[in-house]
Amino acid sequence: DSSEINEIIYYTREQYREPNEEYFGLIEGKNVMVISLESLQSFVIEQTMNGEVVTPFLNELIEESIYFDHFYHQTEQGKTSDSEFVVDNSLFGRNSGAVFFTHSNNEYNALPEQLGEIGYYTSVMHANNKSFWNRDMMYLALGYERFFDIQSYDVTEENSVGWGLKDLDFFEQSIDLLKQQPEPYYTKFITLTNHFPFELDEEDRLIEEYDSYSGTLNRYFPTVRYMDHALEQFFERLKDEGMYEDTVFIMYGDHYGISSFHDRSMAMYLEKDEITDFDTVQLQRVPLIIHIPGMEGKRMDTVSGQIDLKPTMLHLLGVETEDMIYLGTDLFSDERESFVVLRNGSFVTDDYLYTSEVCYDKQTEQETDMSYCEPYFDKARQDLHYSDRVIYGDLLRFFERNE
Ligand code: GP9
Ligand code: MN
Repeated sequence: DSSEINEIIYYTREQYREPNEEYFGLIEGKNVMVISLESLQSFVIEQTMNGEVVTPFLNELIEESIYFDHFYHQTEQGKTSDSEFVVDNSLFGRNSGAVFFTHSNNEYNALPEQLGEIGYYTSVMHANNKSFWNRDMMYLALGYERFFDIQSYDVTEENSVGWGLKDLDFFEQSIDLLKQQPEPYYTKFITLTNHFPFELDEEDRLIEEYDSYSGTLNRYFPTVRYMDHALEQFFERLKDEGMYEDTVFIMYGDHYGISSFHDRSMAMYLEKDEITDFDTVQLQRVPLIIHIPGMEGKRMDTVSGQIDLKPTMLHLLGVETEDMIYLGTDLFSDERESFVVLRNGSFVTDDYLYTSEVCYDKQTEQETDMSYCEPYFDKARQDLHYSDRVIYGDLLRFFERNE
Protein backbone atom coordinates (compact mmCIF):
# COMPACT_ATOMS: atom_id res chain seq x y z
CA ASP A 1 0.00 0.00 0.00
CA SER A 2 1.01 3.64 -0.03
CA SER A 3 2.70 3.72 3.39
CA GLU A 4 4.97 0.90 2.27
CA ILE A 5 5.93 2.66 -0.93
CA ASN A 6 6.57 5.87 0.99
CA GLU A 7 9.09 4.13 3.20
CA ILE A 8 10.85 2.84 0.09
CA ILE A 9 10.77 6.24 -1.59
CA TYR A 10 12.33 7.69 1.54
CA TYR A 11 15.07 5.05 1.56
CA THR A 12 15.93 5.41 -2.12
CA ARG A 13 16.05 9.23 -1.85
CA GLU A 14 18.62 8.81 0.89
CA GLN A 15 20.68 6.54 -1.36
CA TYR A 16 20.53 8.92 -4.31
CA ARG A 17 23.88 10.36 -5.41
CA GLU A 18 24.24 13.44 -7.59
CA PRO A 19 25.52 12.72 -11.09
CA ASN A 20 28.98 13.90 -12.09
CA GLU A 21 28.66 16.95 -14.39
CA GLU A 22 31.48 15.73 -16.60
CA TYR A 23 29.56 12.56 -17.45
CA PHE A 24 25.94 13.68 -17.27
CA GLY A 25 24.50 13.67 -20.79
CA LEU A 26 27.85 12.66 -22.28
CA ILE A 27 26.30 10.08 -24.63
CA GLU A 28 22.95 11.74 -25.17
CA GLY A 29 21.31 10.64 -28.41
CA LYS A 30 23.88 7.96 -29.20
CA ASN A 31 22.96 4.39 -29.97
CA VAL A 32 23.60 2.09 -27.03
CA MET A 33 24.59 -1.53 -27.42
CA VAL A 34 24.55 -3.54 -24.23
CA ILE A 35 26.43 -6.81 -24.65
CA SER A 36 25.84 -9.54 -22.10
CA LEU A 37 29.00 -11.64 -22.08
CA GLU A 38 27.97 -15.17 -21.20
CA SER A 39 29.69 -16.56 -18.08
CA LEU A 40 32.65 -14.20 -18.41
CA GLN A 41 34.53 -13.75 -15.14
CA SER A 42 37.29 -11.26 -14.42
CA PHE A 43 39.84 -13.92 -13.56
CA VAL A 44 40.59 -14.50 -17.26
CA ILE A 45 40.83 -10.82 -18.23
CA GLU A 46 44.38 -9.67 -19.00
CA GLN A 47 45.63 -13.16 -18.18
CA THR A 48 47.34 -15.98 -19.96
CA MET A 49 46.76 -19.72 -19.90
CA ASN A 50 49.75 -21.87 -20.86
CA GLY A 51 51.37 -18.76 -22.26
CA GLU A 52 48.41 -17.83 -24.48
CA VAL A 53 46.47 -14.60 -23.98
CA VAL A 54 42.87 -15.55 -23.16
CA THR A 55 41.09 -12.33 -24.15
CA PRO A 56 43.36 -10.42 -26.56
CA PHE A 57 40.59 -8.30 -28.08
CA LEU A 58 38.98 -7.31 -24.80
CA ASN A 59 42.39 -6.49 -23.35
CA GLU A 60 42.96 -4.04 -26.20
CA LEU A 61 39.46 -2.63 -25.94
CA ILE A 62 39.90 -2.05 -22.22
CA GLU A 63 42.80 0.28 -22.99
CA GLU A 64 40.39 2.51 -24.91
CA SER A 65 37.46 2.13 -22.53
CA ILE A 66 36.34 2.86 -19.02
CA TYR A 67 37.11 -0.42 -17.35
CA PHE A 68 35.78 -1.43 -13.95
CA ASP A 69 37.91 -4.13 -12.39
CA HIS A 70 36.07 -4.34 -9.05
CA PHE A 71 32.65 -4.97 -10.53
CA TYR A 72 30.56 -7.95 -9.34
CA HIS A 73 27.62 -9.89 -10.74
CA GLN A 74 24.63 -10.02 -8.39
CA THR A 75 22.76 -12.99 -9.79
CA GLU A 76 21.43 -16.21 -8.28
CA GLN A 77 19.54 -19.13 -9.80
CA GLY A 78 17.99 -16.96 -12.50
CA LYS A 79 21.44 -16.68 -14.11
CA THR A 80 21.38 -14.58 -17.32
CA SER A 81 17.79 -13.56 -16.67
CA ASP A 82 18.73 -12.29 -13.20
CA SER A 83 21.49 -10.17 -14.66
CA GLU A 84 19.05 -8.74 -17.19
CA PHE A 85 16.62 -7.92 -14.43
CA VAL A 86 19.22 -6.28 -12.21
CA VAL A 87 20.64 -4.19 -15.06
CA ASP A 88 17.29 -2.95 -16.37
CA ASN A 89 15.67 -2.23 -13.00
CA SER A 90 18.50 -1.55 -10.58
CA LEU A 91 16.66 -3.93 -8.26
CA PHE A 92 17.76 -7.39 -7.16
CA GLY A 93 16.43 -10.66 -8.47
CA ARG A 94 15.17 -13.30 -6.04
CA ASN A 95 17.36 -15.14 -3.56
CA SER A 96 16.05 -18.38 -5.10
CA GLY A 97 14.08 -19.17 -8.21
CA ALA A 98 13.88 -16.58 -10.97
CA VAL A 99 12.04 -13.28 -10.91
CA PHE A 100 11.63 -13.59 -14.70
CA PHE A 101 9.22 -16.45 -14.04
CA THR A 102 7.51 -15.35 -10.86
CA HIS A 103 7.01 -11.60 -11.33
CA SER A 104 6.63 -10.87 -15.02
CA ASN A 105 3.18 -9.40 -14.35
CA ASN A 106 4.51 -6.71 -12.06
CA GLU A 107 4.59 -3.03 -12.85
CA TYR A 108 8.17 -1.83 -13.44
CA ASN A 109 9.83 1.42 -14.39
CA ALA A 110 12.59 -0.31 -16.28
CA LEU A 111 15.33 1.23 -18.36
CA PRO A 112 13.84 0.28 -21.77
CA GLU A 113 10.55 1.90 -20.84
CA GLN A 114 12.28 5.05 -19.67
CA LEU A 115 14.45 5.19 -22.79
CA GLY A 116 11.33 4.74 -24.91
CA GLU A 117 9.99 7.89 -23.26
CA ILE A 118 12.97 9.89 -24.48
CA GLY A 119 12.68 8.61 -28.04
CA TYR A 120 14.85 5.52 -28.04
CA TYR A 121 13.91 2.37 -29.92
CA THR A 122 14.58 -0.57 -27.59
CA SER A 123 15.25 -4.19 -28.44
CA VAL A 124 16.90 -7.44 -27.44
CA MET A 125 18.79 -9.77 -29.74
CA HIS A 126 19.13 -13.35 -28.59
CA ALA A 127 18.99 -16.43 -30.80
CA ASN A 128 16.88 -18.54 -28.49
CA ASN A 129 13.17 -19.30 -28.20
CA LYS A 130 11.28 -16.24 -27.11
CA SER A 131 9.49 -18.00 -24.27
CA PHE A 132 12.71 -19.48 -22.85
CA TRP A 133 13.10 -18.09 -19.32
CA ASN A 134 9.73 -16.38 -19.90
CA ARG A 135 11.60 -13.63 -21.71
CA ASP A 136 8.71 -12.72 -23.99
CA MET A 137 6.52 -11.90 -20.97
CA MET A 138 9.17 -10.14 -18.93
CA TYR A 139 10.36 -8.06 -21.88
CA LEU A 140 6.83 -6.70 -22.26
CA ALA A 141 6.83 -5.72 -18.60
CA LEU A 142 10.25 -4.09 -18.95
CA GLY A 143 9.09 -2.11 -21.95
CA TYR A 144 11.17 -3.51 -24.80
CA GLU A 145 9.68 -2.72 -28.18
CA ARG A 146 11.14 -5.67 -30.00
CA PHE A 147 12.65 -9.06 -29.21
CA PHE A 148 14.66 -10.50 -32.09
CA ASP A 149 14.54 -14.14 -31.01
CA ILE A 150 15.55 -17.33 -32.79
CA GLN A 151 13.02 -16.69 -35.56
CA SER A 152 14.97 -13.63 -36.65
CA TYR A 153 18.09 -15.73 -37.17
CA ASP A 154 19.13 -18.38 -39.62
CA VAL A 155 20.16 -21.21 -37.32
CA THR A 156 21.49 -24.43 -38.81
CA GLU A 157 23.41 -27.40 -37.51
CA GLU A 158 26.42 -25.96 -39.25
CA ASN A 159 26.42 -22.62 -37.41
CA SER A 160 25.37 -23.97 -34.00
CA VAL A 161 27.20 -25.43 -31.05
CA GLY A 162 26.14 -26.28 -27.51
CA TRP A 163 23.17 -24.08 -26.67
CA GLY A 164 22.63 -22.71 -30.14
CA LEU A 165 23.82 -20.20 -32.70
CA LYS A 166 27.54 -19.53 -32.46
CA ASP A 167 28.44 -16.04 -31.28
CA LEU A 168 30.28 -15.24 -34.50
CA ASP A 169 27.20 -15.96 -36.62
CA PHE A 170 24.93 -14.33 -34.06
CA PHE A 171 26.75 -11.01 -34.28
CA GLU A 172 27.15 -11.28 -38.04
CA GLN A 173 23.44 -11.82 -38.57
CA SER A 174 22.54 -9.12 -36.05
CA ILE A 175 24.07 -6.40 -38.24
CA ASP A 176 21.15 -6.51 -40.67
CA LEU A 177 18.65 -6.52 -37.82
CA LEU A 178 20.35 -3.45 -36.36
CA LYS A 179 20.02 -1.66 -39.68
CA GLN A 180 16.25 -2.14 -39.60
CA GLN A 181 15.95 -0.20 -36.38
CA PRO A 182 15.16 3.48 -36.08
CA GLU A 183 17.87 5.50 -34.33
CA PRO A 184 18.75 6.14 -31.64
CA TYR A 185 18.36 2.64 -30.29
CA TYR A 186 19.12 0.76 -27.10
CA THR A 187 19.82 -2.85 -28.03
CA LYS A 188 20.89 -5.69 -25.79
CA PHE A 189 22.81 -8.66 -27.20
CA ILE A 190 22.87 -11.91 -25.28
CA THR A 191 25.81 -14.10 -26.27
CA LEU A 192 25.65 -17.85 -25.86
CA THR A 193 28.71 -19.81 -26.90
CA ASN A 194 30.62 -19.36 -23.65
CA HIS A 195 27.93 -21.26 -21.77
CA PHE A 196 28.38 -24.31 -19.61
CA PRO A 197 29.41 -27.02 -20.59
CA PHE A 198 31.62 -24.88 -22.89
CA GLU A 199 31.43 -26.94 -26.05
CA LEU A 200 33.30 -25.78 -29.12
CA ASP A 201 33.94 -27.10 -32.62
CA GLU A 202 37.54 -27.90 -33.42
CA GLU A 203 37.69 -25.16 -36.09
CA ASP A 204 36.69 -22.54 -33.49
CA ARG A 205 39.34 -23.51 -30.98
CA LEU A 206 41.89 -20.71 -31.09
CA ILE A 207 43.73 -21.80 -27.96
CA GLU A 208 44.17 -25.18 -26.32
CA GLU A 209 42.22 -26.39 -23.34
CA TYR A 210 43.65 -26.07 -19.87
CA ASP A 211 44.93 -29.21 -18.20
CA SER A 212 43.37 -29.89 -14.81
CA TYR A 213 40.93 -32.33 -13.17
CA SER A 214 38.05 -30.14 -14.24
CA GLY A 215 36.98 -30.63 -17.83
CA THR A 216 34.68 -27.68 -17.33
CA LEU A 217 37.48 -25.30 -16.39
CA ASN A 218 39.68 -26.78 -19.11
CA ARG A 219 37.10 -26.07 -21.82
CA TYR A 220 36.27 -22.63 -20.45
CA PHE A 221 39.46 -21.01 -21.79
CA PRO A 222 38.95 -21.85 -25.48
CA THR A 223 35.28 -20.82 -25.38
CA VAL A 224 36.16 -17.51 -23.71
CA ARG A 225 38.82 -17.02 -26.38
CA TYR A 226 36.21 -17.75 -29.03
CA MET A 227 33.77 -15.19 -27.61
CA ASP A 228 36.58 -12.64 -27.56
CA HIS A 229 37.21 -13.37 -31.23
CA ALA A 230 33.51 -13.08 -32.09
CA LEU A 231 33.42 -9.65 -30.42
CA GLU A 232 36.46 -8.54 -32.37
CA GLN A 233 34.78 -9.51 -35.64
CA PHE A 234 31.60 -7.71 -34.58
CA PHE A 235 33.47 -4.50 -33.88
CA GLU A 236 35.26 -4.75 -37.25
CA ARG A 237 31.96 -5.22 -39.05
CA LEU A 238 30.39 -2.28 -37.23
CA LYS A 239 33.36 -0.11 -38.23
CA ASP A 240 33.11 -1.24 -41.87
CA GLU A 241 29.42 -0.46 -41.87
CA GLY A 242 29.88 2.97 -40.31
CA MET A 243 27.83 1.88 -37.31
CA TYR A 244 30.57 2.17 -34.72
CA GLU A 245 31.23 5.88 -34.25
CA ASP A 246 27.81 6.87 -32.95
CA THR A 247 27.42 3.91 -30.66
CA VAL A 248 28.28 3.40 -27.03
CA PHE A 249 29.05 -0.12 -25.84
CA ILE A 250 28.24 -1.39 -22.37
CA MET A 251 29.70 -4.85 -21.93
CA TYR A 252 29.62 -7.01 -18.82
CA GLY A 253 29.87 -10.61 -17.66
CA ASP A 254 26.40 -11.89 -16.75
CA HIS A 255 27.40 -14.32 -13.93
CA TYR A 256 30.07 -16.83 -13.01
CA GLY A 257 30.89 -19.64 -15.41
CA ILE A 258 32.96 -21.80 -13.07
CA SER A 259 31.21 -22.86 -9.88
CA SER A 260 32.79 -23.78 -6.56
CA PHE A 261 32.54 -27.39 -7.61
CA HIS A 262 35.76 -26.79 -9.56
CA ASP A 263 37.68 -25.11 -6.73
CA ARG A 264 40.54 -27.55 -6.75
CA SER A 265 41.30 -26.91 -10.41
CA MET A 266 40.63 -23.20 -10.02
CA ALA A 267 43.19 -23.08 -7.22
CA MET A 268 45.67 -24.75 -9.51
CA TYR A 269 45.09 -22.19 -12.27
CA LEU A 270 45.28 -19.26 -9.82
CA GLU A 271 48.37 -20.80 -8.22
CA LYS A 272 46.79 -20.82 -4.79
CA ASP A 273 46.80 -23.54 -2.14
CA GLU A 274 43.02 -23.51 -1.94
CA ILE A 275 39.97 -21.42 -2.73
CA THR A 276 38.80 -19.81 0.49
CA ASP A 277 35.41 -18.19 1.15
CA PHE A 278 37.19 -14.89 0.55
CA ASP A 279 38.36 -16.08 -2.87
CA THR A 280 34.89 -17.33 -3.74
CA VAL A 281 33.47 -13.85 -3.31
CA GLN A 282 36.33 -12.29 -5.27
CA LEU A 283 35.70 -14.79 -8.06
CA GLN A 284 32.26 -13.22 -8.51
CA ARG A 285 33.94 -10.30 -10.21
CA VAL A 286 32.94 -9.90 -13.84
CA PRO A 287 34.32 -7.33 -16.26
CA LEU A 288 32.44 -4.12 -16.96
CA ILE A 289 33.64 -2.23 -20.02
CA ILE A 290 32.06 1.05 -21.06
CA HIS A 291 33.39 1.87 -24.51
CA ILE A 292 32.70 5.32 -25.91
CA PRO A 293 34.41 5.68 -29.30
CA GLY A 294 36.93 8.49 -29.27
CA MET A 295 37.20 8.64 -25.52
CA GLU A 296 40.43 7.91 -23.69
CA GLY A 297 40.78 4.78 -21.61
CA LYS A 298 40.48 4.87 -17.85
CA ARG A 299 40.46 2.33 -15.04
CA MET A 300 37.94 2.61 -12.25
CA ASP A 301 38.50 0.64 -9.07
CA THR A 302 35.25 1.56 -7.37
CA VAL A 303 33.64 -1.54 -5.87
CA SER A 304 30.37 -1.92 -7.74
CA GLY A 305 27.85 -4.28 -9.28
CA GLN A 306 25.27 -4.81 -11.97
CA ILE A 307 22.71 -2.90 -9.91
CA ASP A 308 24.67 0.30 -10.56
CA LEU A 309 24.32 0.17 -14.34
CA LYS A 310 20.84 1.63 -14.72
CA PRO A 311 21.49 4.97 -12.99
CA THR A 312 24.91 5.13 -14.64
CA MET A 313 23.43 4.69 -18.11
CA LEU A 314 20.53 7.08 -17.49
CA HIS A 315 22.84 9.81 -16.26
CA LEU A 316 25.21 9.27 -19.20
CA LEU A 317 22.16 9.71 -21.43
CA GLY A 318 21.21 12.92 -19.65
CA VAL A 319 18.17 11.59 -17.77
CA GLU A 320 17.73 12.75 -14.17
CA THR A 321 16.86 9.90 -11.80
CA GLU A 322 16.19 11.69 -8.54
CA ASP A 323 12.49 10.84 -8.72
CA MET A 324 12.96 7.16 -9.55
CA ILE A 325 13.03 4.08 -7.34
CA TYR A 326 16.18 2.04 -7.67
CA LEU A 327 18.96 0.70 -5.45
CA GLY A 328 22.23 1.20 -7.32
CA THR A 329 24.37 4.32 -7.61
CA ASP A 330 25.81 6.09 -10.62
CA LEU A 331 29.35 4.75 -11.01
CA PHE A 332 30.64 8.18 -11.99
CA SER A 333 29.11 10.12 -9.13
CA ASP A 334 31.72 11.83 -6.95
CA GLU A 335 29.50 11.11 -3.97
CA ARG A 336 29.45 7.36 -4.61
CA GLU A 337 30.76 5.09 -1.87
CA SER A 338 32.59 1.97 -2.99
CA PHE A 339 30.24 -0.89 -2.11
CA VAL A 340 28.52 -3.95 -3.46
CA VAL A 341 26.17 -6.43 -1.84
CA LEU A 342 25.72 -9.79 -3.49
CA ARG A 343 22.33 -11.44 -3.57
CA ASN A 344 23.39 -13.88 -0.83
CA GLY A 345 24.21 -11.05 1.57
CA SER A 346 27.98 -11.09 1.18
CA PHE A 347 29.32 -7.58 0.65
CA VAL A 348 32.52 -5.84 -0.35
CA THR A 349 33.91 -2.37 0.31
CA ASP A 350 37.28 -0.84 -0.58
CA ASP A 351 38.94 -2.40 2.45
CA TYR A 352 36.69 -5.18 3.76
CA LEU A 353 34.82 -8.19 2.56
CA TYR A 354 32.06 -9.90 4.50
CA THR A 355 30.87 -13.42 3.75
CA SER A 356 29.59 -16.45 5.71
CA GLU A 357 29.60 -14.40 8.92
CA VAL A 358 33.29 -13.59 8.66
CA CYS A 359 34.79 -10.15 8.13
CA TYR A 360 37.97 -10.12 6.01
CA ASP A 361 40.64 -7.50 5.56
CA LYS A 362 41.05 -7.29 1.79
CA GLN A 363 44.73 -6.41 2.03
CA THR A 364 45.74 -9.46 4.04
CA GLU A 365 42.84 -11.67 2.86
CA GLN A 366 42.62 -12.79 6.50
CA GLU A 367 39.80 -12.67 9.00
CA THR A 368 39.61 -9.40 10.89
CA ASP A 369 37.51 -7.91 13.65
CA MET A 370 33.79 -7.88 12.89
CA SER A 371 33.57 -4.25 13.94
CA TYR A 372 35.14 -3.26 10.60
CA CYS A 373 32.26 -4.81 8.68
CA GLU A 374 29.46 -3.86 11.05
CA PRO A 375 28.96 -0.30 9.72
CA TYR A 376 27.76 -1.80 6.42
CA PHE A 377 25.34 -4.39 7.80
CA ASP A 378 22.32 -2.10 7.68
CA LYS A 379 22.82 -0.98 4.11
CA ALA A 380 23.47 -4.52 2.88
CA ARG A 381 20.37 -5.84 4.60
CA GLN A 382 18.13 -2.94 3.65
CA ASP A 383 19.10 -2.87 -0.03
CA LEU A 384 18.07 -6.51 -0.35
CA HIS A 385 15.05 -6.16 1.88
CA TYR A 386 13.57 -3.13 0.14
CA SER A 387 14.17 -4.65 -3.26
CA ASP A 388 12.32 -7.80 -2.20
CA ARG A 389 9.44 -5.74 -0.87
CA VAL A 390 9.11 -3.83 -4.12
CA ILE A 391 9.01 -7.05 -6.11
CA TYR A 392 6.92 -9.27 -3.85
CA GLY A 393 4.42 -6.47 -3.19
CA ASP A 394 4.41 -5.25 -6.80
CA LEU A 395 4.82 -1.84 -5.18
CA LEU A 396 5.74 0.15 -8.27
CA ARG A 397 2.00 -0.03 -9.04
CA PHE A 398 1.58 2.67 -6.43
CA PHE A 399 4.38 4.86 -7.66
CA GLU A 400 4.12 7.80 -10.01
CA ARG A 401 7.24 9.70 -11.00
CA ASN A 402 6.81 13.44 -10.51
CA GLU A 403 8.44 14.51 -13.76
C1 GP9 B 1 19.87 -18.83 -22.71
C2 GP9 B 1 20.56 -17.87 -21.80
C3 GP9 B 1 21.75 -18.45 -21.12
O1 GP9 B 1 18.76 -18.23 -23.34
O2 GP9 B 1 19.64 -17.40 -20.86
O3 GP9 B 1 21.37 -19.29 -20.09
P1 GP9 B 1 21.82 -19.09 -18.58
O4 GP9 B 1 23.15 -18.44 -18.56
O5 GP9 B 1 20.78 -18.26 -17.92
O6 GP9 B 1 21.89 -20.48 -18.02
MN1 MN C 1 24.22 -16.73 -18.72
